Amino acid sequence: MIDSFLLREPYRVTKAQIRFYQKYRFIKLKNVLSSGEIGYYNDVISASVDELNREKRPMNDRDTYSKAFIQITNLWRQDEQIKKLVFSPRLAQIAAQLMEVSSVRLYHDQALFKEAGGGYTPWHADQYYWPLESDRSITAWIPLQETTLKMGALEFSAGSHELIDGRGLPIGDDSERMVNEALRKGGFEHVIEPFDLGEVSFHAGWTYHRAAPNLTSETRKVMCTIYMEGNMRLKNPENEHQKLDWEVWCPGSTIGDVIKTHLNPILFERA
Ligand SMILES: O=C(O)CCC(=O)C(=O)O
Repeated sequence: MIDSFLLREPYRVTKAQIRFYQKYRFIKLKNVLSSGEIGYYNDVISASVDELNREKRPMNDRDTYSKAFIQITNLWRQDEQIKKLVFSPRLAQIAAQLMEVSSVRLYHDQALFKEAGGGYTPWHADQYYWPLESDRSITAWIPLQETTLKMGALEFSAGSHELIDGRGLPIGDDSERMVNEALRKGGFEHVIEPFDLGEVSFHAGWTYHRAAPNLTSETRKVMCTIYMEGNMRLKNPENEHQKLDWEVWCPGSTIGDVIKTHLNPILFERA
């Protein structure tokens, strides 16, 4: 049962927070969701992930990517309650305000569950995987519990969207090593902080981020919604991942045109 309905109300994003996001291309915002909402969505999303997860291999038999998390995508299509979270104007408006755009669309959602004993998430930038023309994309990373450093809280490299080296690397041991070195040489600040209950982070498509292994006995449960500016156009895919993303997340869209398939509804538009 939800004890309060923060999702129904707008969140006040300050000018200073927008400036921070524009400069560093990530931000952590407190009290975005109430403890009741978190508890509720923890139950609903966990049930969906349990039902849909096909990863049964022991940790030792998996590669680095599969050790990092169980990934279940577009849960909004599975469950009406999850759709309310993914489509919530509160979160979409934050995304639009931080990116300084007048509207945002859904790119897709995903649950990322780092199991007890799960491995690290290597340094990477998400937009390597996305056939999106502009850099106006953003992920809301929504922890479904208080998230300590030992569970693998998301870490950011502040301002690293400016680093071009490493943009061609998929998630893996090479990206962890090579991006880490490039970020260190570039002098970017590495931000490692736990997440309070109800705290949500937002990071841009080209911002480098990673997470430590989950050293606890509890699964680190996170839901993500990925937004793009309302006028985002499809670019000619630059790798196989981008081709696949085109087929899966915006099927039928045309290169050079605004992406507006049935899977990419507008979730917020400034009046
Ligand atoms: O949750 C994680 O460990 C990684 C999250 C991530 O890479 C993302 O949300 O883009």
